[in-house]
Amino acid sequence: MSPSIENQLNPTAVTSTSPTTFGFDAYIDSQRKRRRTFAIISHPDAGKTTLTEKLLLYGGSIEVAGAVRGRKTQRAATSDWMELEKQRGISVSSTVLTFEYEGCQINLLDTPGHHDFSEDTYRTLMAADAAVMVIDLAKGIESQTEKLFKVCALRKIPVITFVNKVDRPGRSPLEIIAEIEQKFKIESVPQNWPLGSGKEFSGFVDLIQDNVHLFLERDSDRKISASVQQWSDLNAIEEDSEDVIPPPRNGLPQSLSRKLVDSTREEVDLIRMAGSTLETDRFLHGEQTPVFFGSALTNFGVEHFLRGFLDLCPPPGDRLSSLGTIPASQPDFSGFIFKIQANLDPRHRDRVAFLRICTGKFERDMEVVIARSGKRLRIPRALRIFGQDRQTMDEAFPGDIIGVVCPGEFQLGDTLCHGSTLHFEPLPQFSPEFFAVLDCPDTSRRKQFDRGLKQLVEEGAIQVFYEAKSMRREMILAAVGELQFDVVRFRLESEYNAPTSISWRPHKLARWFDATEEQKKNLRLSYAAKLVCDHYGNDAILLQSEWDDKVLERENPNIRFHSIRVSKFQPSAAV
Ligand SMILES: Nc1nc2c(ncn2[C@@H]2O[C@H](COP(=O)(O)OP(=O)(O)OP(=O)(O)O)[C@@H](O)[C@H]2O)c(=O)[nH]1
Ligand SMILES: [Mg+2]
Repeated sequence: MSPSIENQLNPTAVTSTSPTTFGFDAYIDSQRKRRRTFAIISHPDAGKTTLTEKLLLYGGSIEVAGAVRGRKTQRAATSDWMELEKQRGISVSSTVLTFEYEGCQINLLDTPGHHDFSEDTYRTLMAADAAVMVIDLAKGIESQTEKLFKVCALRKIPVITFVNKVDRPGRSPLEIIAEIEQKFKIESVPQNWPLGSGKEFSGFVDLIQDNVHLFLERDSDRKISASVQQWSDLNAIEEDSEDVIPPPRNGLPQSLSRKLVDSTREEVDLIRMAGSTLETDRFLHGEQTPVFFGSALTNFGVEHFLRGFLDLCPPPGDRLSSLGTIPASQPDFSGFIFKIQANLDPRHRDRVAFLRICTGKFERDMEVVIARSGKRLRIPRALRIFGQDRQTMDEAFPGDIIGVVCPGEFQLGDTLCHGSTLHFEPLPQFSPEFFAVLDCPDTSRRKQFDRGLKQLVEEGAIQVFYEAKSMRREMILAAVGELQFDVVRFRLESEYNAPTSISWRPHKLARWFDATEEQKKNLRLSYAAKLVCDHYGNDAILLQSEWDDKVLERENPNIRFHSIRVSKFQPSAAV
């Protein structure tokens, strides 16, 4: 680990708390420093899952990476475990994968790129200390990447960029660098530079060491080796000639041409003239992004990226809580739930809450408090989740993501802690864009349908609203994207054996608000608006268009309406 990083605060931290408030545990601290917890984000299809798999390959966790869109006979990607993901070849849910590399424990969160599952991705980002943003060289920055980058910027988490698919013809790397700067208002600092792209892609220049890595083979499934050369070694390459038999050149690939070497050199000189160097502090505060080029599919540049990434990615740091900024290496355990998933493994019909440990040490059989309800609970075992697989773990440290078999007590965003009760920042809720009511036409499956739907709502797979003024508490389901409904219906049918019918509602957005009973009584609503409350009992209004939203604000000037619901810290029960 680079010593400069070791001394940096995590960017999610605000200011450090006086050392008298919290204790310090040297063992926990040494474990914390070994951890790197990050999420991979991008527009669909940029190659997140492929990159994830290749990182695992280098970490020694899997032998052969399975092609994501491979033929039926090939293994599906380790991280795309859900049946629907396998069928469609897309990720619909984020996945945790943990591996060791050069003394570090890496906790990697592979996220779905599809807009329809962005809620899951936003929540997953809350659990990450850094993000890897994957950009397709041919497509540049796409809309979903832009939205996700904004969430990272809001949280001020550091972003490392991986420009992928350099093995395919694409845009010029200089153009990509300029686009990142212009769209994200962030300084991009290339760490390597590709030697050609498409069929010509034959290596990269390490801009830090100022040497050239040439790929020796093009085997895509396994780790590939590269020979490291100095610039002067490339002088052996003669001017491109029409000679049928090229002259021998000291172990350099025959495909490498003088023209390519010269044009790359020119680009590298241009980059150096621009003169941007990475400053740890600016990177950690989201003002600079280091940029790596490579190809996840062919493994080119993946290991170099992994090493560079480990040097840059900060270990878990201090976190903001209702008790102020809390140091990760204090002895008392605390963490929060950012995801709940039922039937993670069809063999174990249970629910698993994914908990990000923020401070202290988790031990098997530990008694914790659910900060929201004040309820005490013994956790007999925690699971180390690896895609679909699970293993029991005896202890876990800051930065780790553990699976806790969920006895039905947990809600998304819950803080669990040992010692002083505290709350971490609540998870935000995003305005849905699709609303519908699901029904189970087969009355004999009604019980399974109700149970399945309840679990899926608690997992956060879908939002739910109840009509406020009606006696019949109709459950209006709501999602950011239509595909979320497909997933819920698919899972109700495959996991609960409860086929459903769907009837769409005309609403297109939700607005949350805080108001007194008096204000609520006097709300002026248009015919199309519907007063509801959400799963947590928060008041909201469903609307059919942006126009309705404008009318709502105009008619109720004393109330503030929100498209993202971010709850305030609740006062801590005990200090
Ligand atoms: N040529 C080439 N293809 C790649 C590369 N990386 C990924 N792909 C292909 O791009 C497609 C999408 O890759 P995924 O890894 O599933 O993309 P993703 O970002 O995880 O997609 P979502 O999870 O659906 O958001 C697959 O067909 C991959 O084989 C690369 O470096 N080069
Ligand atoms: Mg994926």
